[in-house]
Amino acid sequence: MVLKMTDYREMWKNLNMDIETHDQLCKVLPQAFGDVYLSQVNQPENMAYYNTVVLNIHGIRPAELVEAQKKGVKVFGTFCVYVPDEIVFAAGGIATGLCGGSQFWVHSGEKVLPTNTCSLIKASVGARIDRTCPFFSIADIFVGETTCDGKKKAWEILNKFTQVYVMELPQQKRAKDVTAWAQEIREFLIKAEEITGNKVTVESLGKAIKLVNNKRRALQRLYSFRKLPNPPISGKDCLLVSQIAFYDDPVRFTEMTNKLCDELDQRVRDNVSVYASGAKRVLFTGTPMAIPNWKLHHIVESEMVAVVGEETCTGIRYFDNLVDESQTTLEGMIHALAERYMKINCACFTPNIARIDDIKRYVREYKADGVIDVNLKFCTLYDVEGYLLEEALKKDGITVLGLETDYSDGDFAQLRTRVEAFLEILNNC
Ligand code: BJ8
Repeated sequence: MVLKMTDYREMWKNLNMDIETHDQLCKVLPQAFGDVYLSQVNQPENMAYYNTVVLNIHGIRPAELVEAQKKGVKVFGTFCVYVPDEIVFAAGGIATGLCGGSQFWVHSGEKVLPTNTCSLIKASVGARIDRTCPFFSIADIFVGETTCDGKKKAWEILNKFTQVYVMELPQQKRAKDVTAWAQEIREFLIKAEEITGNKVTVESLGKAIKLVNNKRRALQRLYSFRKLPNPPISGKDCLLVSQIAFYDDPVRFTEMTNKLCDELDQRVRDNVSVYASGAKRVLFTGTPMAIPNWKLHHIVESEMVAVVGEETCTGIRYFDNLVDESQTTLEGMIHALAERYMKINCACFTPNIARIDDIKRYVREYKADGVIDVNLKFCTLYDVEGYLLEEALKKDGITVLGLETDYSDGDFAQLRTRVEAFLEILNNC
C-alpha cells in the first residue's frame, strides 16, 4: 500500500529530519527521474513497480523499516558489497544499502570533508549530518569497511552520529586473507547477535544464504537478457533494478524481478527489443552508480546505443557469484561466505588481475563493442587501476574510453561530446 505524502512527513518529523531542506531534495527527484526514465518508449510493464519504488524512495521502504523497528527488528545500514547481508538477516535484522548518490548531499558532506573526496563519501556523510535521508536516520547501526582511505576516515565522523561497526577487509587474495575475512565475518556475526539480541543458528544462516542467493539469481536472470543480440530491456532499466536491490525487501524484490523476467521471456518470444537491430553495445566498468546516478546511461542510450552491462558494484559485481548452499555447520557457512565475498574484485585489492579477466569475460558474454571505464572523481583506486585496465583491453583489441565524472550535471555536455566521439569510433570499427 502506498502511504500518502502527509504520512511520510509525519514519519520524517518523528525521525528528526530537517523537513525544509528535505523538501528541496524531494522536488528534484521526480523531474530527474521523469526526464531519464518515464520518457522511455516501450518500457516493460513490470518496470512500474521499480518506478513507484524509486519515486517514493524516502517513503515506502523507510515506512516499512520503521514498522519493523516497532516490532523490535534492528536495521543495519551498509556501504559496500563486501558486507555480508546474510549475517544480518540470519540474526533477524534488516540490511539496507546506504551509499549516497545525490549531488544534493555533496555540499553537506563538504562541510566536514576535504573537497577532494569522492562524491559517494561526501554524499553519504552529508545525508547523515544534515538529516535529509530517512534511511540514515532509521539505521540502528552503520557497518563500514576498510576499502579505501576516504571511507575509513569518514567512519570516524559518522560515528559521532550513529554507531559505526567497521569490518577490516584484507587487500590481497591469498589463502590467509580468506581466512582473515572469515574471522571478520565471525566477529560481525557476534556483533549482529549483540545488536539484535538474537542467536544466529545453522537454520537461520542457511535460510539467509538462500534468501540473498535468490536475489542474486534473479539479478543474474535479468542480466542474461542483456547478453541477447536484441535485448528486450534497456540498460537504464536494468541499472535501476540493480540500484533498488540494495534497499528493497529481498523477498519482494526477488519476486518482482522474476516477474519482470517472465515478461522479458515473452518479449523475446515475440521478438520485442528496445533497441534497433544491430545497435552498438557498450559495457560500463568502474566505480558504483548509486541512485540517482543515471547520467552516463542516459547519455549513451540517447544515442540509440545499448548499455549491455555494468562491471560495477551497482551491477555485475553485486551478484556475480553465489554462496555455496551445501554447508551444514555454522563454520562451514562462514567459510562459504568468506570465499564468495572474496571473489568480488574491487580496485582496493592488489594485485587485481582477476578484475581485468572478469571484464574481458563480460565483454565476450555481453557481446560489447566497446568499454567505457568510469571513475568517480577523486577515487584514486579505480583511477590508478584504469591505466592497466585500458592497456590490457587495448591489447585484446577492445576499444575503451576512460571517463571521469562526479554527481553534478555540470559536465553533461562535455561527457556527451566525448561519448559521441567514442561511438563514432565504434561505428567505424
Ligand atoms: S567493493 S567499489 S562498494 S569499496 S568510489 S568510496 S572506493 S573513493 S565505493 Fe566501493 Fe565496496 Fe569497492 Fe564496491 Fe572509495 Fe572509490 Fe569513493 Fe568507492
